[in-house]
Amino acid sequence: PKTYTQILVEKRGEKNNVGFIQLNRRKSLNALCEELMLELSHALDEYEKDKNVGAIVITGIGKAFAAGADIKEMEGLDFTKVYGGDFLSNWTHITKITKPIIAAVNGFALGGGCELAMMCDIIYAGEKASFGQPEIILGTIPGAGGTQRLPRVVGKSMAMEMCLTGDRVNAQQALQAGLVSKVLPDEQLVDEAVKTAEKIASYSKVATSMCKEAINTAYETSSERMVSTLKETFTRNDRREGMSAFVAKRKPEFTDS
Ligand code: CO8
Repeated sequence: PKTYTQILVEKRGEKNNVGFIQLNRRKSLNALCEELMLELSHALDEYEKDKNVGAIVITGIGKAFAAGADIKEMEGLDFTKVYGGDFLSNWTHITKITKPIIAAVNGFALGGGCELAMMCDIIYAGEKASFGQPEIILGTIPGAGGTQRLPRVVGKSMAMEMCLTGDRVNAQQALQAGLVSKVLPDEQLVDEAVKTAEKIASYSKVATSMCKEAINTAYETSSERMVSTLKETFTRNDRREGMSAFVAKRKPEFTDS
């Protein structure tokens, strides 16, 4: 078996039929660096192939589910690199997994972290969970579902407000908006997610995959435009300024260019 450095994986549930993945970059609040996304894709593929696994749970270590894409990794990128390279290529892999996936959001789910949760099929929130799309503060825009999946789930006004202000919503607000289906005490979050995953795993895998596909047919639409607009923000000075300011821990000075 492959050894991972950015995630922890183990099978859970009485019948060992739940694939469990914990994002494990505590110091950077589980920022989704390239390597983490590669490992996540790999682990998901392994669970997809594993005949005993019927559902998957993803959670984060520490106080974050994931605080977004890794800003330190993106800071130096320019348009040529994000357009020509394989930037974002791992990001939608999770949507190709046919087994049901539950996100157990234990803390910050921001930017790409919120989008990762939304790529899962069910979201449970711990009481300390918060959700946000703060890309605008960095001079860029959500590029992995924040402008597509979020409005479809929470409605246009709330999605616009979250994406245009960068403000976070808490677990209760997320529940009210339909972004999550349950809010649980923090210490019960993962166990409850695993229990639900066990229940799903007890059914026919053919039926659960078809059910997931049927619901997603209504929910997923083409995301090509969204990704290319995100990439376009990398042609602008303000995107570089926003990310440099975050890394230098200072306020950004945008020049609207
Ligand atoms: N990337 C890299 N490092 C991060 C990130 C991140 N997204 N978030 C936090 N960190 C690091 C901090 O730099 C800090 O590192 P260090 O200890 O070396 O200074 C450490 O994690 C702890 O963070 P803080 O000290 O800031 O912790 P606080 O509790 O004070 O604040 C916050 C927590 C509010 C979550 C704060 O860290 C924050 O605002 N983080 C940034 C959130 C953000 O802007 N996320 C969006 C990123 S952009 C994005 O996701 C675009 C997705 C596009 C699709 C995918 C493209 C690849």
